[in-house]
Amino acid sequence: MITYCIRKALLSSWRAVCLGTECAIQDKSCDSYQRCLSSVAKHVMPKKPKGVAYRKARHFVDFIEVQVSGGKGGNGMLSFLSLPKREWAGPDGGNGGNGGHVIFKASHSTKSLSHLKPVEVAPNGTKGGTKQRDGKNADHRFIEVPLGTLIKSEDGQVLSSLDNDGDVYVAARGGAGGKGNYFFLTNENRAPAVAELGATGQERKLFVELKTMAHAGLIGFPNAGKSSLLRAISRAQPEVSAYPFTTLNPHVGMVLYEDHEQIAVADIPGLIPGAHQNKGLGISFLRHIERCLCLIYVIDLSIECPLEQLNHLKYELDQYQPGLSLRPNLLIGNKIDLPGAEQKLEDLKRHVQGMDGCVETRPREISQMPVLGVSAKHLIGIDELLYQLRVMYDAYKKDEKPI
Ligand SMILES: Nc1nc2c(ncn2[C@@H]2O[C@H](COP(=O)(O)OP(=O)(O)O)[C@@H](O)[C@H]2O)c(=O)[nH]1
Ligand SMILES: *[C@@H]1O[C@H](CO)[C@@H](O)[C@H](O)[C@H]1NC(C)=O
Ligand SMILES: [Mg+2]
Repeated sequence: MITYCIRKALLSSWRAVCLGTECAIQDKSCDSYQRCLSSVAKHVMPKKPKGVAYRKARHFVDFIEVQVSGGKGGNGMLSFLSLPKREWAGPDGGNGGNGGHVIFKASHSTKSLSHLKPVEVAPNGTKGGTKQRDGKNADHRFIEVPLGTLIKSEDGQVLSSLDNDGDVYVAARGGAGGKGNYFFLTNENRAPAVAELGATGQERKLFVELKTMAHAGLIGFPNAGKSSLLRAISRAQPEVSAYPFTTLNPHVGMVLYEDHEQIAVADIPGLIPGAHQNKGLGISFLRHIERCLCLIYVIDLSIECPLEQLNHLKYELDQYQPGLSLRPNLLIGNKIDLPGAEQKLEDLKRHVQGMDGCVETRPREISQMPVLGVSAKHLIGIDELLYQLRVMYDAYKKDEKPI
């Protein structure tokens, strides 16, 4: 895992970056600084067009209802051959081609469902021709979806889970082509005057859903600066203000990296003390957290005791689902621009690294998470945050098995 070494080389204030139980700092394979430098892709800031146009940037979609219909089979042909010297040369109508299927296909390169349309139709087969020419089978309509996509029926039953690259699910079968009258030629019936119509394709309504909402979720109490932070690192546009609950839906922004990797980060609002008892926006929002692979704790450094806030957050998460707070995580102290924040961050770091803090309890599991001071408003420390995010993502994407 050479990806960690750059920090060792560049920063004197380096400390072990440990993710979960795995500790990367013991890595000896990283000898040359040059090699390390090229091993972690840098993020690229989204190019923001001027004006309001980019506000309409497509939303991240993690759930969509799709009406799928297979293509219709081509009709069989009813025709009799007539030659110059032989007027009744027999039946020669060809078969119709099959209609195409609608097929969902899991692909590593797709990250959202935003390209799916509410109605997805596969092409029709073409009809049979004269002279025993068969119609052409239609191409299938392949729809690429991210790994970890669930296909559910209208009544909520899971029909398929596309977890590996290349997994496919036939959502709607195309209709078979009809037989032309040549097909019905027998010794008993030398002049069949029948041909079949092509069958209609299967048609149904499906729910397509991503198991994982985002790779990383911003976890914090109202006003910590989650929305500001998401704005700073992506082109998502959650509302920012000094009131709680300005953001009522999770927003998901994409962080782009030089090597075209994209990391989806969600702004998850509505977490307050007591959320696990359905206070505030409650349980429905905790459910979103469950669907994030990694967590980014956002702590407000402007308050009296940030450490207490962190413990509260973890408590809420664990009350909802034991162990949820232990997902791989980063700890962000936001509003580092404010006076006194540096000191509080130091206290927080010291505590997390296992010295002391405002509160006696010191959960062992948090003692190893990276602690970063940033200012979402004044864009301080954002590069470092995105670097750490990528390190965490790289360490965990190998088991990108959605939850
Ligand atoms: N001074 C300062 N204020 C910030 C910073 N980040 C956010 N804020 C302010 O904190 C308030 C809450 O921010 P918001 O992003 O809406 O928090 P959220 O409720 O966690 O989404 C807003 O008034 C922001 O302007 C920061 O880095 N420094
Ligand atoms: C396929 O056939 C159906 C039924 O005949 C028709 O409504 C539809 O427009 C056809 N689709 C295409 C792509 O030609
Ligand atoms: Mg918000």
